[in-house]
Amino acid sequence: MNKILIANRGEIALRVMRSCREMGIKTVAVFSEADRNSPHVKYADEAVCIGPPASSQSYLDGKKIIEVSKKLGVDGIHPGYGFLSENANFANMVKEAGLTFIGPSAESMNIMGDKLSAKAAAKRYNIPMVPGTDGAIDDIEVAKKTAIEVGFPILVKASAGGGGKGMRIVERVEDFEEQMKLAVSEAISAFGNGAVFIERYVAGPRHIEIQVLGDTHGNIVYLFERECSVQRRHQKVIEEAPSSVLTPEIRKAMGECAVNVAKACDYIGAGTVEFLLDENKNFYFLEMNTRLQVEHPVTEQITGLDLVKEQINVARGEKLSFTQDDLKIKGHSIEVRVYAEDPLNNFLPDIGTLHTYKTPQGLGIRVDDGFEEGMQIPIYYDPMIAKLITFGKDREEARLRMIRAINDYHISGVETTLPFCNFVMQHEAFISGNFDTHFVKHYFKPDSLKPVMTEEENEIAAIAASIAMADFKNDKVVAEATHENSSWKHNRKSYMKV
Ligand code: MV4
Repeated sequence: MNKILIANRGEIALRVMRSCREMGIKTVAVFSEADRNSPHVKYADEAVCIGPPASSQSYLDGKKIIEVSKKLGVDGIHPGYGFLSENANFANMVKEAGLTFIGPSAESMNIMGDKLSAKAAAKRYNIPMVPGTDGAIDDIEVAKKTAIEVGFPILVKASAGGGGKGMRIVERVEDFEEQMKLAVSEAISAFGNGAVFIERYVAGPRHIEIQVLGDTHGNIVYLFERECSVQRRHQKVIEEAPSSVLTPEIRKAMGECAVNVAKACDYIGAGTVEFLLDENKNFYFLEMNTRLQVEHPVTEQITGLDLVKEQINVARGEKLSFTQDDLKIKGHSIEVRVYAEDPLNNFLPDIGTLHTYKTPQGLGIRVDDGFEEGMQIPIYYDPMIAKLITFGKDREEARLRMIRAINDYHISGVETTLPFCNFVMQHEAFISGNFDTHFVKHYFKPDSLKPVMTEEENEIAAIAASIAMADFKNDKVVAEATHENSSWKHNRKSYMKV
């Protein structure tokens, strides 16, 4: 493989190109009119504008992307995440054009893209799943019986949904029929597929996912887990590896299940198997994501592997160069997602210009971003500015390093989720590791971001006030503490508990 086209933008396009460059592979960027000055365009060996800003006319235009690939003599296409990455039709078109899709087969994507067929495939390997219906509900009375058997509350899920889309909680049997019908009509309008199924509702679960990697010779390994429970409305905010709750035994059991799920769809390349973990540490298979995920860097940090290199090696038919026994977890890694969203205003996207943009530096810090100072954040795409990743010898070192890195990250011009991430890093539940998918709902209020004064600071403030008062009484001119000369500025801005 001599030339790869990256069918994506932003940080992930850059991240893929870096690995290509290390491998001596030429890169082609595609870009929309909104991304003409983006770093991923400048970094690539060649770059082609493929259309207007709207994704449907650029990054989602598979035909155009294949056309460009053929014209420029591209061998393989890397889809990144989002956009065309899980589109089986696109994977097929790429193959039919005689090019290599750097990812799994269209067949694997089709099986895992539909939750019911994913569960059916996993069932052949005895993978633990949440009790519920096996197939789509066609008889409402039969379904109601199953719901009563598994016990309320239950969840109605759309088979074509995923990532939290098309889910509905039903608390009481009396509501079952009505909620069912609503779920079906929602699924038809959202996905054009009304198939729904039910599962027992697991109340306070952790979301743990396993990274897998398969080659074309039948070898599949697991690259351990990522803990992704800190999320807001199904949008992950903080991820880490390893999880602080898995024992080596559970880790091995989950890893082997994940490998079997991958086997169940003849998986090739990098994929992620999602599980729920309940309070008693029982785990249940949820779904499989057939792409490289946003949070893959934490896995790279703890395994020492470059997942994009592995994807490319596998795509060109090479055998995995290691076995399961060669893999060890080394250290701990945390990722926070830096979004141009205002945590004080219900996380509303806050697009604008990055007037100041200075990234943190130093040992154990990695920033995967796709912007430069002075750039506009376009309104057309996901508002993620960057992923900030830290690595340490253990969880506490990674956590303290993250707080330091957040405080060394200087962004002005747009509001970001950095203060929110700092809040999480310093929250007792996060520090203890004892939290579930309801973390944000349970603990976060916009007031949580108000600067915290320590007892010592309060005392200093009181002393300063009394000195000022005494000076005032003595008619002295009191130097004014301004925003510019205040030595507290840094602490106030960084929301640090010192
Ligand atoms: C569940 C669940 C509880 N019980 N299934 C949400 C994303 C999708 N992959 C499945 N999801 C869930 N499925 C049962 N039977 C709770 C969730 C869930 C969740 C899962 C992972 C991460 C965050 C979540 C937030 C709310 C609900």
